[in-house]
Amino acid sequence: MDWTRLLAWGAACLTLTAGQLACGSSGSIEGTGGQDSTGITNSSSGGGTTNTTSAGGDGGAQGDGGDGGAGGAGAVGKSGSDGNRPGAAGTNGGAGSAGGSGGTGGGDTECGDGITEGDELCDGDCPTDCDDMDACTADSLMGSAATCDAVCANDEITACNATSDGCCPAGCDITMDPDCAPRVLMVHRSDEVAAVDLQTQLMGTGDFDSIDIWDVQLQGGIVPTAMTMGGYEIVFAWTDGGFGSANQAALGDALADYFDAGGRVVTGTYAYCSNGTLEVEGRWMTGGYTLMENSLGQTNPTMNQGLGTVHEPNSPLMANVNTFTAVTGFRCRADAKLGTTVVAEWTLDPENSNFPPYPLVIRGQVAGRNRVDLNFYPPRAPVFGNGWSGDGIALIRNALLFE
Ligand SMILES: [Ca+2]
Ligand SMILES: [Ca+2]
Ligand SMILES: [Ca+2]
Repeated sequence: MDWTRLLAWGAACLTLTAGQLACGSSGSIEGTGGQDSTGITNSSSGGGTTNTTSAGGDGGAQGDGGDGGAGGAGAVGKSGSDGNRPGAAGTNGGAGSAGGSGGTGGGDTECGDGITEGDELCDGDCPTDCDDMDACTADSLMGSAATCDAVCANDEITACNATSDGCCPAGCDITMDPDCAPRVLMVHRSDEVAAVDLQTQLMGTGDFDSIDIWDVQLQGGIVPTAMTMGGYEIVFAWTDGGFGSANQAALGDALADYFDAGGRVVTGTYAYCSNGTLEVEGRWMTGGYTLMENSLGQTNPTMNQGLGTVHEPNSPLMANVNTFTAVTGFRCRADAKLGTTVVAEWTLDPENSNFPPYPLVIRGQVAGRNRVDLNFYPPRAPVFGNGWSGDGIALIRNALLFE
């Protein structure tokens, strides 16, 4: 008898309950997988309910030109149960699916893919129009969209140019470059303080290179000649005092000669009121330069009036003109000539109901060129007590620049 084996056999039999003498008869102690104490056979996998394999994790981040990222790990399955007792934990879920494909490698660039990369200056957003809306820069396009190297150059213009390009470079004036602001000569025989005020206000618009004043009274009763006027691009004439009988014709002839030579003339009240003492005479009146009919004289009602019907609200002559009133409203009682256009007119005169609404701004053509007359007295309130209030500077500025 091998006592060692016998003791082991006995120990194995002792683990069995009474009546179950199933000890190996052959002497072997290798038992088969038997029943547990409840008599229910367990599977080797733990007997839980079927585990659900978890979905794979998210794919890896897109690679930078390399392989796709590794798949994420599956989640741990839930514990199973057979209803009588907990089963063992399930196995892990399946492995995650492979990550997405990697991105394009960083080597070659492609013009036309809409991505500006490498040496490209643009791609999909290449400039085609280099106009920067600035007349004082020369705009050019270099390169091309087809080769992804298009680029704009906007070089500052610094040279005066006799051919108009819309730019007046620093240091130039209108004698060197036609794009520079015009020079104005104001001719009057009235209130010099009010004239200086107009000069200041008009210069404040920034649209004039210079404005000189010729006060006929301060000039000893002498009116400027056409040659003197030739030093200016625009002459603006008005008066509230007689130019003097000898000068009325001289001034009219000079204005006509100046206009014929290409000058621009704007007249205001009372430069063309035919009452025989104030107005310009000579060729200006007889040669068809003025846009008003010979007037019935002046009117200056004491009740406040102003801008009435505007017939051409979109005209540059009415730009920035919204209000215009005058306590006395000095003006000439005259109609616009046939063939001219009344851009805006006065309100009706409440003191003279038989008067028509006289023109305020009149435009027309003389010898094929545009002209404007302003039927109001230019000085403004309160510098001149009976002057206008509102946007009269804009009216004058617009008229002087109209061509
Ligand atoms: Ca590209
Ligand atoms: Ca430009
Ligand atoms: Ca220019």
